[in-house]
Amino acid sequence: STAPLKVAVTGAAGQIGYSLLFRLASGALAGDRPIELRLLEITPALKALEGVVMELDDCAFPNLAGVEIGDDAEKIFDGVNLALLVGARPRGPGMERSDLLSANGAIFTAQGKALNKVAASDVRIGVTGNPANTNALIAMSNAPDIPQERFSALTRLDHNRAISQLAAKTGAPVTDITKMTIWGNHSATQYPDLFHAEVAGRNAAEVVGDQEWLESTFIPTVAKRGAAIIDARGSSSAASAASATIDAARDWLFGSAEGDWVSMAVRSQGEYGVPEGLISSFPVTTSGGDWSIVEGLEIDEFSRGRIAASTDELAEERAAVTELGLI
Ligand code: NAX
Repeated sequence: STAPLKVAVTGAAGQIGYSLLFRLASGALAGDRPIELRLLEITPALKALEGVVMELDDCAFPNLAGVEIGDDAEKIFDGVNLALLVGARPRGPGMERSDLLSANGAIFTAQGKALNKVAASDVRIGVTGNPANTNALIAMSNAPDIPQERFSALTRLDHNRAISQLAAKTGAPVTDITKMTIWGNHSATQYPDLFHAEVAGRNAAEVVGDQEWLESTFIPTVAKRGAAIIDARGSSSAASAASATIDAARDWLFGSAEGDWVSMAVRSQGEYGVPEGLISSFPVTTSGGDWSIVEGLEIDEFSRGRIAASTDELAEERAAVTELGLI
């Protein structure tokens, strides 16, 4: 189809936005298909966003069919096919966890309601803003007319980080690494799983052959990579987060690679013992705009414990936002 794909991005004047918009506009998501950008910001950030739009204009991207900006979610989300919810409230000094959940709850309840009202009937919604899984749960719960499988939270950055670490360890190119899985929450409790991953078709845990490295180096390096980037760069991951946001959306809309799978945080129906209704990361294949969880993987004792630790944390977050009346 040649109708422009309407893509909303929230938090568009932020750091991730500054990488994301230019890649969306240059074809990284939809190739030659024209794309229309709908950019949502809070009122004080609109002037900065106007500057970003000036730069988008100055790129003269051939497939950028239009850009609209604003601070009213119902206007910006009108008719969108894809909504990338990046903007969120960061944890400020002296802010308690419950303050953070309330501040983000206000954002994601309002955006869920607005999407429910005005998005296109085929809309897909990807949440990057943290706490991503629980923000997605809040938006989903406030959009009763949108099928629940249209919501997902981003664990693709963690997935890509895990691929990169495994490639470096084994000397294999990243293209040889398949069937990586991130389980659970996009947080330090996430579980990157090497027992089902493959290096050039061979089981990754066997290729590595070093449980000590897996437990004491690989898992914490992937899970704490965000903090390591902040230490080194002085600000949080932005270009890599934008790249992963596009990878996730592209595979969701246009399909994951044959013989491989990707990680997405999606609503659980109890698969692998993950409590029903949580937005938790799973191995998924995607096709025709739909995802399905890869079933039938054997999960050993070690992996079961790691998955449970992360999904327990998600259940606590759900209990907290339920308590706050957000879902
Ligand atoms: P920035 O603080 O640079 O940008 C966030 C932007 O969101 C700001 O411009 C702000 O004005 C806007 N915003 C706030 N409330 C809004 C609302 N109600 N509607 C629209 N816009 C709103 O943060 P940035 O570095 O871009 O990160 C954005 C989010 O991504 C953060 O929550 C961050 O924690 C999260 N991340 C998620 C990752 C993931 O893998 N899931 C990794 C990277 C990143 O840490």
